[in-house]
Amino acid sequence: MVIDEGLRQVLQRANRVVVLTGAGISAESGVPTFREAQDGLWDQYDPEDVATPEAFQRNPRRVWAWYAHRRQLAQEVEPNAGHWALVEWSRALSWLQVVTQNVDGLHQRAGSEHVIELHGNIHRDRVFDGPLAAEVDDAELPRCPETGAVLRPDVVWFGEQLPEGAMEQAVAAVRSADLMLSVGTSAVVQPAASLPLEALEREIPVVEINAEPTPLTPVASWHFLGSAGELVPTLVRSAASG
Ligand code: BJW
Repeated sequence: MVIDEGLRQVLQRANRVVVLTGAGISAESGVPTFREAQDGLWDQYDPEDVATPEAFQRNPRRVWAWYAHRRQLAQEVEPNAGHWALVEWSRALSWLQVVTQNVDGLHQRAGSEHVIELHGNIHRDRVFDGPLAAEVDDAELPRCPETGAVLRPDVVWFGEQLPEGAMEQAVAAVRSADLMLSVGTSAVVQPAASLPLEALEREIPVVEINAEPTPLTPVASWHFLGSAGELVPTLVRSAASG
């Protein structure tokens, strides 16, 4: 990773940093990403079958089986050097806000205190507020112990709104930052993908770290192709030196 003089200065002067993260930051912990050609979840599963409210209406058992498996995996893995480097950096800065699309809770387990979860958290349940298809056998589905309502994972599926206030908080954080990082995201899912563009429109520099080029790459202020577990700690060390 070659950090030029311009970036070194931006890093050393930054006091308020927003970091948008995606599945790539958890990849080195052993959590699968979504859109990679091999091993990506969307290579093995059709999002229309597992990650929409309609999929749950049609076949809640299949959706639950998928999330139960991913929930267990997320419990078994550990945060990695990328997550930890952000915690270390947050201690050296006046303010560092993590905005994550990930549902695995690894930023919090690493020790990040300020985390906005745009797509919910796989470890929580909430009530499914739509009807199930008439032919669905709803016996043995997880239910609210108090009301008996059918539960679903507390994540954001395609076509659903983000948690109330999450995007507003994220936009406010971006607007008040003096530096933004985009780490391990394919930068295609909206509205999260609009956040680095919001920063750039306000002339807030954006550094992208990702294993492969994304739609953000050509417009980012600096981009680095490679692993988050290696490059995030290197960037943080460079910010601290000087
Ligand atoms: C590494 C690495 C390493 C690997 N180091 N890097 C057309 C245009 C625009 C928008 C739309 C459209 N059609 C539909 C939409 C809307 C849709 C959308 O954006 N779709 C696009 C795909 C086109 N968005 C929505 O539906 C959102 N809601 C919405 O818009 O609501 C509007 C509304 C208004 C009013 C009423 C109602 C609604 C909701 C989006 C929800 C996304 N949900 C998921 C599942 C969450 C739950 C779960 O986990 O199961 O969120 S989908 C999936 O994608 C997941 C992720 O958070 C999200 C983003 O993926 P991410 O994190 O970027 O992962 P990958 O795999 O894509 O990329 C990983 C990257 O890491 C890769 O590039 C690797 O190279 C890299 N990498 N190893 C560094 N070690």
